[in-house]
Amino acid sequence: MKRRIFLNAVLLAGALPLWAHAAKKPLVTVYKTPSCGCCHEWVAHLRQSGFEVATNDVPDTSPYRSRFGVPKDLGSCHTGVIDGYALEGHVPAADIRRLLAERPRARGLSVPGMPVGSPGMEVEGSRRDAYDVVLFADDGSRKVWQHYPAKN
Ligand SMILES: [Cu+2]
Repeated sequence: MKRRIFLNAVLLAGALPLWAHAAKKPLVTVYKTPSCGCCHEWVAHLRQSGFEVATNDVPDTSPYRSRFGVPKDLGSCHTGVIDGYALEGHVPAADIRRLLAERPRARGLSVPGMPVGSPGMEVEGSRRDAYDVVLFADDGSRKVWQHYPAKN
């Protein structure tokens, strides 16, 4: 009997943070062109990874890059925002989670271009081009947030 009460308490303690978490999924707002297939795939990747995503189809994403402070040379096919941070291109969900956990002083994260094998840019098999997730700030500083090596 005692053991059972203890177990219930453990289960309850474990479950509470989960409920709290489920109630507050992080929201990503995405601007993309309507015909962008890889944008759609990236949105699916975020949703599968537990993010709430609101998509906006726009004729051109470049005004959103300027609006959210993404430098031109870090541009990709879609622009998102989460909690005041810009997300440009095929940024992996794990790197966004780390961004929200560590909250660096920065404008956002970018995966410039559209590297093969980044989330939403998968091709046949598991081939991946090497790519960097770049953390960029308003003062022009940049650093590699995460490097993904090439895979065959
Ligand atoms: Cu793309």
